[in-house]
Amino acid sequence: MERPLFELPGIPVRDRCAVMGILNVTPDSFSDGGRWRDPGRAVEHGLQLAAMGADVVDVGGESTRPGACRIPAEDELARVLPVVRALARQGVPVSIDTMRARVAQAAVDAGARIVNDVSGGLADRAMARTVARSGVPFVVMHWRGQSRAMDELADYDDVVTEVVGEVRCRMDALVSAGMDPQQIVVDPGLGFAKGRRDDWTLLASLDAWAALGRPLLVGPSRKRFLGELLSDPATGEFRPARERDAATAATAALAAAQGAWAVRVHEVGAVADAVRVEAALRAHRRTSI
Ligand code: PMM
Repeated sequence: MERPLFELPGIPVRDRCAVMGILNVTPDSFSDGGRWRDPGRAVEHGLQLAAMGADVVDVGGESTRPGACRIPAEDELARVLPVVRALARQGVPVSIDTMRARVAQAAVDAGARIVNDVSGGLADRAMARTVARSGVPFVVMHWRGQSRAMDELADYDDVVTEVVGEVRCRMDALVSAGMDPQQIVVDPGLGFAKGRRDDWTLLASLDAWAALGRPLLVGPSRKRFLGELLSDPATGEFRPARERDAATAATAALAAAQGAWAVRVHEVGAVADAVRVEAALRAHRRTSI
């Protein structure tokens, strides 16, 4: 599939799929909870992600794993702001993973260049106007409800059509609230109100997102559908989250081949290589026989 070149303010244009490195400054994220809780270690890890090839580092202070409960805004701010500020000062392009307008605004003031909202602006009514005013790119992920109960919302007749359609509705609402369509990045929200079959079906049909005309971010990293695929054949136990990185890299290359603008991953090194392989292959494809 041809790769359209999208220009997003503050983000370098690449002829390959971009890599967004995950930096969860949380005690309880599903695969790296607690590891980067100390701000000094978090900043060090963010710099490592950039050195390994992350084009953007996505800083999050609130876990969205299935079943997770919300935390107070003050706690979220205290977790993310020192890390965003320190990374931005050192020239790392940072995105802020938050559902709160207040956190998004404070992070942008501290140097964040992208707002990544897993709720696509649904969790906080002030988000659309806040991001519209700031002018930074905004990730509109497909979302049907808070993590606490999202698994119960995974009910689809035609998951691809419904998920793309629901994101299109969000885009329309955001534009009505004042957002420039050029700010919008879309994301299918793998694992969010999705059954495992839904995740696979969405991943197999990423070309459907081209109809929205906006850059596509995909977040497969270490998610349940990969754990299930790689289950222990003897016990049926899911492969542990930290042992899903090779499968994540394969998934990233396949998403890139379907035109994804960026992939959001924990283990950046292998994925940075994988998206370069995909780009090289595309560059060498024969255009006529
Ligand atoms: N997944 C998680 C968190 N934030 N943001 C976007 N845009 N897309 C995702 O798929 C996504 C996200 C959950 O994964 P994590 O807990 O490992 O960060």
